[in-house]
Amino acid sequence: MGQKESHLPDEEVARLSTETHFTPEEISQWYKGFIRDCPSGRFTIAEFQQIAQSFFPNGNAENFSRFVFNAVDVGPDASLGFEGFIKFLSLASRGTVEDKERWAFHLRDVDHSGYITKENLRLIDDATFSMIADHVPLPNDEDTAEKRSEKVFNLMDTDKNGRVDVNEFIAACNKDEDIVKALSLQDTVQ
Ligand SMILES: [Ca+2]
Ligand SMILES: [Ca+2]
Repeated sequence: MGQKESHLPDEEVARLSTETHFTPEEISQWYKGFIRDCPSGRFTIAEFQQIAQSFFPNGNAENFSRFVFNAVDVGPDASLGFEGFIKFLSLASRGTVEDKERWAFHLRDVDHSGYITKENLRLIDDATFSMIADHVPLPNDEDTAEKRSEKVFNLMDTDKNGRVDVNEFIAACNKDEDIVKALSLQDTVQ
C-alpha cells in the first residue's frame, strides 16, 4: 500500500457529507489529518487500540477495540479506512440519540444476526467492564459483567423470547433510565 492522495475527490467528499453529520469542508479537513497520521490510508486494530488506550490509560482496550472493529465498516484485511473512520466519528460526536442507540445495538450484536442474546450482551459488557471497572462506582447488583448483563437483558427483552431486537433495544433505552445509565458507560469512548 503506497502513499494516498492528500485530497479526496470532490464526489467522494460530497457523498460522505450526505452520509455523515459533517460538512464537505470538515470531511476534507479530517481526511488530511487522517492521511497525515495514517499514510497507508488504513488503521490497523493495533493502531485503533492505541487510541482507545489513550482514553483509558489504566483500562484494557484490547477486547473493546475488537468489538468496535467488528461493528464498523472494516475491510477484509481487518483494517479501518477513512469511510469507516469518519462514519464512526460522525456518530460518536454528532449522532442523534437514536443513531447512538442503533450503534449501541450494532456494537452488541457481535454476530450480526439482527438480535442480541444474553451471551452477546455479556461479551461486550465484559469488554467494557474491563475498561471502566476502576473508574466508575457501581451498585451491588451491577458490579460484575454477569450481573449487569443479566439485569439489563431482562429489562430489554420485553416479550421474553430470549432475544432483544433493535426495536426492543431502542424502546428500552427510551423508557428506562437504568438501561441508559448502563449503556452510557459506552459513551465515554468517543
Ligand atoms: Ca446476535
Ligand atoms: Ca425479545
